[in-house]
Amino acid sequence: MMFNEEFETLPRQALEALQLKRLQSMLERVYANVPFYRTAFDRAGIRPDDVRSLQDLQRLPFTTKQNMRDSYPYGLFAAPMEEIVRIHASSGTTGKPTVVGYTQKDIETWTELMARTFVTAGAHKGDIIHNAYGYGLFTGGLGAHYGAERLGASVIPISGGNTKRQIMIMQDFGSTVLTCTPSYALFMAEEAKIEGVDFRNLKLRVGIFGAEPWSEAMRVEIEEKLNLTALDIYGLSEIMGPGVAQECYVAKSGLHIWEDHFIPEIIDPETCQVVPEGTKGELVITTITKQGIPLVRYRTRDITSITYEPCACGRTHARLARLSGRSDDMIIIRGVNVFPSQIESILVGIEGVEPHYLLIVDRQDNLDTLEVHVEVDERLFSDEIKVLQALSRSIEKEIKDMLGVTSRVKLVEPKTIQRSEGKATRVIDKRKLV
Ligand code: DLL
Repeated sequence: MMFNEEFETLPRQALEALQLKRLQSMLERVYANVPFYRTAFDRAGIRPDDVRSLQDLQRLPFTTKQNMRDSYPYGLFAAPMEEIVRIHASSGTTGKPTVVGYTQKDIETWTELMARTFVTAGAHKGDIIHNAYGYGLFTGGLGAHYGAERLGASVIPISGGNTKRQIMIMQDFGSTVLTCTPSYALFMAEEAKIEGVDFRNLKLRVGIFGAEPWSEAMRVEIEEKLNLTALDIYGLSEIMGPGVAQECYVAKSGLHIWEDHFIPEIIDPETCQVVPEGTKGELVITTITKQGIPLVRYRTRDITSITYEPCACGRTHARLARLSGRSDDMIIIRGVNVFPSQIESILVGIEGVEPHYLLIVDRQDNLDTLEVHVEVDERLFSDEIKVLQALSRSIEKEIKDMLGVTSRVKLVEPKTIQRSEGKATRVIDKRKLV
């Protein structure tokens, strides 16, 4: 079953012809409407009408998250604000989030692609979709919601949190499809066990899990504990939100990236050159239909490989391998994207604290935990325990307020965090996700 068979099975030649046409028109649009792109293209000595083949894409400059931050909040928008009907932002960066805007047509496209994504995962009109992705500035909740409605399924907009209630509702409402992060799915399984609820008595059939890295081992565990088929969904707010790529239930082998709207490239993050098919590298995406904030060669920082081999499901769109890490130091803690530098900038603003720190990320009872080890200066360290405790609490509060993540701060003696001669190790991730 497909949602839009014509487009999902376009022969490669037709698909590429469509991509080129859409790419050219998008380039004209950003060159005319976004000063950032005009300057960047001029600097690279290329004009939109120089792009005559998909190969020419490689002559265009990259766009980075930093470029988005520098043009905060609306600098990269290509449509006037009157046409923007929705604004989302990346999670965890309350300081300066990455802001994206959608026109009515963008919402239409996203909705269609999410509906397509659901069908690719084996969901259909009769399903009851339990949507536990967070609603709000995060794209997960609303993105999946609109797609589920377009499909004609019954959507339960439960959002995240209140796990006991989630389980009761899944049971009573007869949910058949679950959408949430893979770690939350496992947490639900634990809670259900405590509540004496057996997933074998529930109607769940499919789980569509993403928004954070996970592994094949986790898939096996989730499928066993929740008694469903667990599939991988990929997306990022900069490009659209959930539904950029989806694993099909037929082959369960790689995530189809919707090439009629996005052009993927895999580059070597060091040399920035495109690598051959099947080689691991950083995923770069060009959006070719977006109006609100089209992005040219956006460096996602996500590591994967791509294959154009035909798929058993009949879709012609290329497949990405499971996303297996990042080429920067971003970590995802309970669905919140965090850069060590954000924690650092909080620490440097605090009296008595040294900018020597270590983040220890772990997973306990299926919940991510973040421990922040930070050195305090001599003077403070000899202070009363009460003073130190108060300081820890206030740093924890600051991190929670600024980044939205709960942490445990441990103050350590001066010069006890290992110094390095090269790149400092700021993060120890014990979760073994890939
Ligand atoms: O996480 C959008 C989303 C919502 C995707 C619901 C899937 C389901 P952001 O908050 O902008 O958007 O975070 C995007 O999350 O660059 C990856 O590093 C990571 N990520 C998303 N999906 C996966 C996945 C949403 N399936 C960032 N596997 C991305 C591994 C993923 N990492």
